[in-house]
Amino acid sequence: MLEELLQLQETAVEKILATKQLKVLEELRVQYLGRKSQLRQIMASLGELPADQRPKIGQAAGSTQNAIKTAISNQLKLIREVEESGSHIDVTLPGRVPISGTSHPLTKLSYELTDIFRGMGFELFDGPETEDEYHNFDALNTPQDHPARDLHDTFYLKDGGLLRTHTSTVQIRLMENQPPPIRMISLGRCYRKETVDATHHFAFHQMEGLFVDHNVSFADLKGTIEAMGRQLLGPRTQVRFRSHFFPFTEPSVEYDFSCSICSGENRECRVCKGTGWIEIAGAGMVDPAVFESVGYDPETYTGFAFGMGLERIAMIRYGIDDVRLFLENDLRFIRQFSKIQ
Ligand code: 2U9
Repeated sequence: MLEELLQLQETAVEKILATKQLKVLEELRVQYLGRKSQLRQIMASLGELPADQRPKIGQAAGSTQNAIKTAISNQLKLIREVEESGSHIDVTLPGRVPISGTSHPLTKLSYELTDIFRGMGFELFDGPETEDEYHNFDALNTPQDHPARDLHDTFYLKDGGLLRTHTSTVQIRLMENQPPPIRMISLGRCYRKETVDATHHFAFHQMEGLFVDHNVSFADLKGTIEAMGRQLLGPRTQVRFRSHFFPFTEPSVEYDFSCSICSGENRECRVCKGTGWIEIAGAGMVDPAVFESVGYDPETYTGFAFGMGLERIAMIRYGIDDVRLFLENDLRFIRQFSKIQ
């Protein structure tokens, strides 16, 4: 019986000191001191014990009862103090830094590029990622036998549609519904059948632009690309045009920006490999055949167009060497950009 009383006292006090809520404390008081409690039954059964054991068990039952009562009143005082002090948090403890989200680096870059072109009066337009062959190829002077059209380059859908391979489709849809002047940019995800590796992915992001009006010249194109380069990579950024070919522009160029990392002074430059130039993408004067496909008179209107891959620019800017990082949602990668405006 003494052992039982000691065990009872130990368990009761332990539970009482562990509780932080008044309600639970009251439940424990009833459980251990209440009429139906084990202790009360022992006390009630004292009369049945042999006379020589009664004083000792009686005295032990009394001190168990006091120990439990004392523990309850101490815990009551403590819980009240904590409640009155309103916060049982140690206010000297450093606060938990709320985990704030951040924009994906490609989103940050697309916001920045959009602001740059809005600053030059370009308006952002969107369009569907699933397209048809006409808007993705035919209207862009890309003939049936053009390699870009064949199966291993383009994701064709069962309904005969396809996943757009560039955002040029948005420009075509706009020109079908709006006469010149046109000053627009489009940006978004595009798809090409690429073997995924550190520099290629089947899903990638582009920004393209189109400017159509009377007497739009190649100089307007160069001026626009230069203005973008300076705002994107710094005021001393130079632009270099190299002749190229696209089915939807004539003449066509690829354009490079002067290396913002080494300004051509570092032979081992990780970005320009010491050439001093960073290849960005392409541009050109809109091919008259494209205007014909949307009903614009190529004798009245001229225009320039340009494109750029967002992953490429982000990799140059943030020193990222693997394009797969952009789409793998690894928070360790993404969180690095929380501090970047
Ligand atoms: C219309 C007329 C012309 C859009 C253009 C490029 C050059 C270009 C690249 C961006 C990244 C391809 O994936 S990429 O490497 N694009 O270099 N895009 S001219 O020309 C157009 C578009 C629409 C109606």
